[in-house]
Amino acid sequence: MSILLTHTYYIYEDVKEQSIMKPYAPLGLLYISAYLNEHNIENCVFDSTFYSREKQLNTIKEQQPKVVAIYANLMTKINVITLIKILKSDQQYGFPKIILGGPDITYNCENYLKTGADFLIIGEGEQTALELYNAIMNDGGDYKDIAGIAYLDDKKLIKTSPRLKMKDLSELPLPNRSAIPVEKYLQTWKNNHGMSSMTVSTQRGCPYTCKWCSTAVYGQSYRRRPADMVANELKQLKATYKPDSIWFVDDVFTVSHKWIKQFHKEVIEQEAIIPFECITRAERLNDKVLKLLKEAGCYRIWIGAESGSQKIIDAMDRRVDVDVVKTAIQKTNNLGIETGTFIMLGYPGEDENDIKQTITYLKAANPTHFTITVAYPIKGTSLYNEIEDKITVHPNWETSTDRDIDFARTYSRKFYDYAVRKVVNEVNYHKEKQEGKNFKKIMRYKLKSTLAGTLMKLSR
Ligand code: B12
Ligand code: SF4
Repeated sequence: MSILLTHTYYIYEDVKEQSIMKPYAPLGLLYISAYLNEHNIENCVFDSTFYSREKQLNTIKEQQPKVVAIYANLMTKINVITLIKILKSDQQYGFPKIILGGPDITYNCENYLKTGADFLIIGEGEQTALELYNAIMNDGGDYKDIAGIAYLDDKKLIKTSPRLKMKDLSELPLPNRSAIPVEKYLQTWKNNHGMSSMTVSTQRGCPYTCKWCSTAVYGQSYRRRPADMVANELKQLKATYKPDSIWFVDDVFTVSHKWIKQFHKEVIEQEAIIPFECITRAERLNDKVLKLLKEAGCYRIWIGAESGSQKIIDAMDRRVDVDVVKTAIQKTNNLGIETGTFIMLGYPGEDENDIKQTITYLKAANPTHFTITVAYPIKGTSLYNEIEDKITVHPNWETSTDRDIDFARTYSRKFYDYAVRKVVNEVNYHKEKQEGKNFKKIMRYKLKSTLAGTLMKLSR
């Protein structure tokens, strides 16, 4: 074997995910694998999700690949570093060349290279991986002519010119799902939720500029696969894996209404409808689009607002009106499509009044689901640049993630943990009260909400 593609997410060590159990396949690696296959480069994917590092290392030991290419994101980074160090120090693995790719690479080049990686692929990986692999196998070549990579030359960081973004996504082969145990994903879903789900990507890039969002891979762009090809992929998934649901991992699914219209037509004509969920922006939804989505199989739409306070939404450069988000969620609910929204607390400048507005917004919008995170700065984002000089906790890069970075906020870090509890319990209290069925539950939520409010005051 010449190249082994892998990642370092091991579900068995993710305690949080073990209570959620909604794993998805590593789509980026499968795209790279398919592209290499198309160019007759023999490759294998070691999908670590259901396995251990030991099994991964044993596979590398047995196969002795010349190149090991690893996906790195913000959370898997620490495991990536561990794997690199083992491969670089133990001769039984044959000292393969190590290539890294994925979203965490772009703004951490020097750090990753200093841990022992030989090459980094910055941004979209398909064409760069092919060129770099060929150069390595031809023993050197001139790496500086390969766009989109970084490496060290005599300890000096070399970054080649940026790789031009692939314009025509119809050139991409379908992700090589046959390289991984898809049935393990489907079975895990079925065992835990009675239904299965898979991911599909139709879009690369996002034209918006929300300050906390990482655009490290696809940049501020918008490219789309032709709708007929997407429908055809759904048809193939239906025939091969029979998933009960699809999650479109696109940033703003309804950004182009023209594309949605074509997609609607194609899935109906090709009999390719699979119930799906997607993420979008409120102002890219209207009655007509909602109707098309519903007819095409959409059962859940995630509509981001991030805050119920217009002041904070504007500070995030989210470019949306909170009332437009509220109305979009309500309209979607009324159509019988589930809704979800994301909330971020602890954004710079947010005060208690803004958190109150978020609770009021959530109660009024009444999304079926909502998730809350305490804002953290991802390297390379405008948010990171803005708070860089206010960083209070700057942990060791190798043993921490960007989630561990903290900065001076309006209140203490503890305050926001209580604020998350306050929002969740207060909104659930409101929901339960509306239904008026379970008095015990109503009281429990109210009690928890009051307690969280008291703790917020104490920790302010
Ligand atoms: C789906 C998804 C998830 C799923 C992941 C499921 C799965 N197994 O894939 C779930 C919900 C679990 C998830 C969780 C998280 N996610 Co997420 N997620 C996404 C999302 C929406 C799509 C990813 C995707 O499939 N894209 C399509 C594929 C084809 O693109 P790709 O993976 O980037 O691959 C390309 C390149 O990166 C490169 N490449 C990829 N792998 C490799 C490997 C090699 C060897 C090479 C050379 C190249 C290469 O080539 C590929 C093709 O061009 C992205 C946003 C986005 N639009 O990409 C965020 C994103 C990746 N997630 C992000 C974050 C922050 C998280 C969390 C940390 C959130 C949290 N607070 O917990 C967690 C981390 C979970 C974990 N344990 O790793 C950030 C990453 C930022 C960073 N610097 O790492 C992103 C970019 C969102 C954002 N805009 O901020 N996520
Ligand atoms: S949050 Fe969504 S809309 Fe905003 S930049 Fe990121 S992907 Fe685009």
